[in-house]
Amino acid sequence: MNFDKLDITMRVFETNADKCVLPGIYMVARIDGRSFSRLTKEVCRFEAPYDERFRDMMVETVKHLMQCGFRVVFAYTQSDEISLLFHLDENSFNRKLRKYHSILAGEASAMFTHLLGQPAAFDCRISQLPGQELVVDYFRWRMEDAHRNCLNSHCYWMLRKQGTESDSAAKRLNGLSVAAKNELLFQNGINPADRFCQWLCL
Ligand SMILES: Nc1nc2c(ncn2[C@@H]2O[C@H](COP(=O)(O)OP(=O)(O)OP(=O)(O)O)[C@@H](O)[C@H]2O)c(=O)[nH]1
Ligand SMILES: [Mg+2]
Repeated sequence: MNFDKLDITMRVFETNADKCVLPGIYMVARIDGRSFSRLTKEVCRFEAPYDERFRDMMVETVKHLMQCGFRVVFAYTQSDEISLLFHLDENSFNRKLRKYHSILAGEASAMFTHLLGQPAAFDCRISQLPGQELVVDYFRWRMEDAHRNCLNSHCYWMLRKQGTESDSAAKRLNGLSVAAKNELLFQNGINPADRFCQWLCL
């Protein structure tokens, strides 16, 4: 078989499962650190619950993703995840999903590894959202997730730093309302509004 024939024959196996996002559908990518629980706690021993150096590296990674060749119009990062909203007319690679998944995970992994000085990897998934309301709901969902996690982990680590054992700290927070957790932080001199969320817009 000559090369041209071999090329045509083999490409079918590579591209058979290719899917493209339909025109008129909003794409939002979520890029998430792989096994960052281990990376943040065991490998790098970052400050808990939130580490400024880690936050700054995530923000630099977001900036890189916003400038790596796609039409990103909005980005949001919390914890080890980054969400990117693409322009409705984004059309790179004919909107082929595997290209977005692989390139965004690769670009994030490369940038974060470069900043950290040791290997770190990200995965990537794309939500396909058929309307602006769902785009708003997507970001409300991630922000609410961030808010709940922040509140809980600030309370947990505040108790731990005051000498409470891990089991007792978890038990004390179990079943506490959001208002009660906020009050617990306020009583200990922490204003949750000062601590939460990173935003970047273009
Ligand atoms: N110490 C510390 N940990 C952080 C910080 N930001 C995020 N993390 C941790 O990063 C982890 C992110 O959670 P997940 O994405 O659910 O867990 P994961 O281990 O990355 O698992 P996979 O995403 O499924 O691979 C949690 O354990 C967080 O506590 C930080 O600023 N400091
Ligand atoms: Mg993760």
